[in-house]
Amino acid sequence: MSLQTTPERMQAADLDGIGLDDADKALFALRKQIFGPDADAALKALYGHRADFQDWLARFYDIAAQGLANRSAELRELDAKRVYTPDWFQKPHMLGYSAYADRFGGTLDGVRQRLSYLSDLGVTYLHLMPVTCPREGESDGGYAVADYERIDPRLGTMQDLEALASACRKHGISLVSDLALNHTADTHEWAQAARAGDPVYQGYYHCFPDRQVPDQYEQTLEDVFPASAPGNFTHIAEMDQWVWTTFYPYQWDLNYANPAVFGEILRIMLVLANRGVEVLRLDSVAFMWKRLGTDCRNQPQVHHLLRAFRALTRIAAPALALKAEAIVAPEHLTAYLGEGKYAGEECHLGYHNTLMVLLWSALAEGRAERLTEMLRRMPAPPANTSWITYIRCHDDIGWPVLDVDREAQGPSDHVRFLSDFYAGRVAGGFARGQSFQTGDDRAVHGSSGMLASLAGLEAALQESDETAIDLALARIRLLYSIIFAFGGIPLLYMGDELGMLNDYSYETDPLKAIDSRWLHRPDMDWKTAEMRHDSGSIAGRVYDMTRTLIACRADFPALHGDTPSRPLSGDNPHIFMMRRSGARGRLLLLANFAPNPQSVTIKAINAARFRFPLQDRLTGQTYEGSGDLVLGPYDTVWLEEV
Ligand code: OTU
Repeated sequence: MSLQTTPERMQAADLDGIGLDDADKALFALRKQIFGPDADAALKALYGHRADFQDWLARFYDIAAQGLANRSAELRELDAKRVYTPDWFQKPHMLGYSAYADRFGGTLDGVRQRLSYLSDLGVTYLHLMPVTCPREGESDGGYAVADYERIDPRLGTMQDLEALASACRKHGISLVSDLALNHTADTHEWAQAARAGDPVYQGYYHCFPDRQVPDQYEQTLEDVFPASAPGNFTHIAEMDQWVWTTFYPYQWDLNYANPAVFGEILRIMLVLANRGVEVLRLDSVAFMWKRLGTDCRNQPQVHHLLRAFRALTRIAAPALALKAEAIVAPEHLTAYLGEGKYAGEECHLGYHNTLMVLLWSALAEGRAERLTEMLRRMPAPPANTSWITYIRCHDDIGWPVLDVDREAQGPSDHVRFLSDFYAGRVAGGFARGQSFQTGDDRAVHGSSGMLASLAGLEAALQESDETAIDLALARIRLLYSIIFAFGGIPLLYMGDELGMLNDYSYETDPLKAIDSRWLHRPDMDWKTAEMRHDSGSIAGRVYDMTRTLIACRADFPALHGDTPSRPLSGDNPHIFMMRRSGARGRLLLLANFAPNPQSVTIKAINAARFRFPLQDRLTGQTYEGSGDLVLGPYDTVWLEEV
């Protein structure tokens, strides 16, 4: 067990014991002077009431100092680079790719051998789902971690991770590692010690002797996996206690009210950072603090925790960027990038799940009003932060964030419609997908499926319908054109660049069948990937379209993260209109969500403060302004004044 958990056994903040040389001591002192006040304030808000608070604080600084001491020359150079270019992740050439290491490359070494495929595509940011040691058997795709400091032996070793991170850097790619920090596997050594009755480790989790308190919590909690893992507590026979398990029963929520847990995770963050990981994807952060009478999501303490992690990792490893995976309602989302006094001082990056869900909603409706209106109500991200914009990921598309009436019993008609639409249950619909976690009629959770299948390509190919194929490709391009221009790092999901379709094989795998998200977690199709330059093949057409967008984006200064982006209410409800305008340039994006041609009036373009003639950056086509601007079915343009 790595961390002494009682204050009496803790060492004081004695940097001599840690082995910092004089230069590092000076560096540490300087950074502490700058970022220490942020760390202290956040930690005081969390643990300041404890008599042993000062001891814990000293311990946390020790952990940061140890992290600095362990930082290699290569990574210290990276630290310096990032400090000189703090907008590195906001640049328009940034492009993300996310994959399961095993499904993409077999092993970490296999992933390393595929890096040139990624650089060919233009990838600069590679997110691998958890590669640390998962529990045996079911592991929620690796999100039930048994050991954070060991790599899943099927994937390789810590040395392989280090080699991969370093090779990525040589390819201009930042390696992003997942960190499932809300919970551990039930087989993690802390959980095992807890099971064996050790009260210190029971204190790492939320353990209850009976159902009394859990039942009180349950009154205001929702289920994340209502069908496959109902309820939020699991009875553990060995210790005869109920343990908080928000996700699967084998994922035990960590108790961050215990400072020892904070210290452990801080140390683990720095271990990964010192192996060369450049970004940590902080999984399920919204759930990290519990308070009776609430839904136990987005609590103020979650933000204190994230700010404390940010400040302390900044002292030890300033190159490290933090990404919030907070799949929450729009009114809670921007806060993860820091707000008010702390704007920009929390996570560098955050998933824009609202945008993702709204894009699918607009596509199903053939209308853009909801997309425009909901986005217009959201605050802009702080200047030195960015969204992760994405259209698919390894999870479902979670519809409930669209329901603004949180008191309503059950999902709205619109959300039910979306769930049906993407499961292919609406007549005339184009999508092939499946619903996720819908056993209970009061809960519609989300939809699963690969981008191409949800956008109509699977159905069109089955029917060998050329027109339908064209429309499906146009839908993919439409969705991409928005996530590429919206602001933030666009994140592609493995296989979508080739138009890979749903993988139904999970249905017969007993470890996976209960969870439809496996529908869109296929093995990478390397055979098809080899044909990606064949523009006659479907994969080649999707790849080429994707590459064009990537190249146009990379070369377009107005798409730098510091250029404000603003959705506009135009005069055609089917067309999404968005302006980006700043010192680096301007863009007017138009995107037609309807399956038929739609027009935008000259008046609406002028109201957006754009003057003809205009040129589409994507195709080079110019518009003189002699009449309304007409967009074909699902067509999209990136207009500039010429
Ligand atoms: C995250 O997801 C991961 O991305 C999932 O793959 C894991 O199953 C889960 O955490 C547990 O580790 O709630 O805010 O609706 O969107 O579970 C984080 C499914 C989450 C996911 C949801 C999600």
